[in-house]
Amino acid sequence: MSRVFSGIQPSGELHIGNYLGAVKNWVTLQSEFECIFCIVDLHAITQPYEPAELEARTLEMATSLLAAGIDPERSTLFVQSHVPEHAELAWVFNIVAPLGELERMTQFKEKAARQESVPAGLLNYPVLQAADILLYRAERVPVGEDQLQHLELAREIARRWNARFGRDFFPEPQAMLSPATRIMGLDGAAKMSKSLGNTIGVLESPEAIWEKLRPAMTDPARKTRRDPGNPDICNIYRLHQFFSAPAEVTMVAEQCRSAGWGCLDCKRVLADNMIAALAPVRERAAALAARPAYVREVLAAGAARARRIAGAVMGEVRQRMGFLPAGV
Ligand code: AQP
Repeated sequence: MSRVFSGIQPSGELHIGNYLGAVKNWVTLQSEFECIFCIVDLHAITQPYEPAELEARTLEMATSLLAAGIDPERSTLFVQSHVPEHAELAWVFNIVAPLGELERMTQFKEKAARQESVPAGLLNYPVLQAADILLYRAERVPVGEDQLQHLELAREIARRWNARFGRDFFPEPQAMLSPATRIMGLDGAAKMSKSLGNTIGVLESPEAIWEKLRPAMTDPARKTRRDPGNPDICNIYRLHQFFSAPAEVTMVAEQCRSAGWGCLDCKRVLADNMIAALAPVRERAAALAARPAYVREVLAAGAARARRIAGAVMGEVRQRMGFLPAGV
């Protein structure tokens, strides 16, 4: 069975962009692949964050992932900082990672522009990501479109390390895209992102979902209810494609083009479908939130499993790179 690796930052709540772009795909892949899923807290600290909140956010992300359908009997779910080899391999990869390409990464440029003082960790974020994947010699990586550039760099790092230290030791990991490659934020201006506050959380209450959808951006040409719209440029229509039945999606498009429905009518239908689709996840999350000890046990078992693989791979890396073995 070929191995799949993917990660998610505990930098905020699990939102429908993460869910549709990545996590829903992870759940399906569990039946076909050996899956390793990681809550990447070392990545999350590359952006401004509150130390007092990180622990709770990490536990909350684990709870959300389990509620979304990650099955610890079939997949390995763990926290990145519980396996120190991630940081060690990232350091090693720093010697083959091309600085020019790191500086050209879109995510680096966007996130750096939002910070007054740019930490080196933000620049090296994709190096750590390459280490995450290659530490498990994973061949496939289910991600959203925003991560394709980072994955290309991971392949470049694997090629450069292999060329210098060990032919074909690391596979070149391939992306697995879900149909929801890039979900836009509710403002319609940027991709939905935890750090931009333009999200709908997977665990949000029905009232909160409606309150967020109500003012969300639609086709700007629909200034009044009587103006016909173009569903192809409307973010709400795109969300319908993931939450509504095909016949309803067709009807939404027709009602938009003919101005039969106003945007609010269209949003109400979307809200109802979204609330219904996410209800089982919310219910499971509420049950799991009452059992934090169980969630910690899952993470501990996952970390133990991950460490076994990571330890063996890192041992081989150290040997190939010529480090003096520890001990006598
Ligand atoms: N808007 C999106 N549409 C589709 N997929 C998305 N992903 C994220 N946003 C969207 C995918 O979700 C997975 C986990 O993402 P992440 O937490 O590791 O990092 P990110 O891409 O940086 O996510 P955010 O929400 O934008 O977090 P912040 O704001 O903290 O940086 C990835 O597979 C990603 O592709």
